[in-house]
Amino acid sequence: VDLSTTIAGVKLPNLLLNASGVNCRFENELQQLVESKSGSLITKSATLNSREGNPEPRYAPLAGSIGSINSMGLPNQGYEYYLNYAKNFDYNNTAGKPLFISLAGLSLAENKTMCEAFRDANLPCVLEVNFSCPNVPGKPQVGYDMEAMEQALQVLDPIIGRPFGIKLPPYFDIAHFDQAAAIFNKFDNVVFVTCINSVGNGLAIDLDSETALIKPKDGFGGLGGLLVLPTALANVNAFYRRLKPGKQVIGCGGVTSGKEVFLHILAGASAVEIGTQLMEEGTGVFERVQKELVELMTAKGYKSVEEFRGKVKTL
Ligand code: RRO
Repeated sequence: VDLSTTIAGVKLPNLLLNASGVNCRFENELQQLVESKSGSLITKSATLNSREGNPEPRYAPLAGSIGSINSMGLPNQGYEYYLNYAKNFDYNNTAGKPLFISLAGLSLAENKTMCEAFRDANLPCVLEVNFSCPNVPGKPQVGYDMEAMEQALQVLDPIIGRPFGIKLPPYFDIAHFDQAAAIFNKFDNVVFVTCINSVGNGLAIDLDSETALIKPKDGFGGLGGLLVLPTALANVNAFYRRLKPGKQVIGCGGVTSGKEVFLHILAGASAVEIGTQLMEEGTGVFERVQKELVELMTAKGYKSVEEFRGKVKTL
């Protein structure tokens, strides 16, 4: 069974990787991903300057293993740390894993500076520009402002000057799928979108203590895990149906086992990121999920993901 895939012209030995934000802020965490059975790895979204992020507790799993809530607030080491990591990365590593770099500037000017620095370094890593952080007070998500998103791409696309991707928030209206896809279809270098970032600004409350689970923003935070799976699948499929040929979708959201990876591929995903489950289980998740996916494909008689990618049936 072949689980390999190609994203932005770069080959991944298997289609699984971490969701940006999980286990990827520090070099030792990134090294764990290198040593895991993931097919690739992506760094924590970077800003121009390093950030401590919001006060703790800022991540909590939800009761019943239905998902998680977070308001991390973009804790990261600053883009130069990840640029340096990318410069020293062994692109010929034995596992053949490519490196993705996530950028989440707090302004267009920040994104511009970071993209210029990565362009000048001319490295074989792939950029995923995050337009969907829900957790920085006073900074609305660019992905929910269609005009701002198009303006940002008009500036960043020519700077990056080669294939890259965008991390999107979940959309909940067909008109928004149409508008967002029409924008991405104008930019030839935008070759993938990653759907979805966390479902922004949920509120999880503990019944016994009658208290919010996380401290920042009066307990409001982004939701991930199994409870967002149908929203993630809808966004993957909506963009799979709308994007021009040559553009791909990376699925993210609700993956706990090989079963949900299979569903993401059926919806149209070319690669699949794991967030909450990686946070809860650690990097062993990649070996387990891969094994489950291979077993499921074998039982169904599929030998490669191309045989069923995007082939979800409708009634
Ligand atoms: O750091 C965060 O709070 C965070 C980010 Br940048 C993001 O894109 N998505 C998320 O759920 N949390």
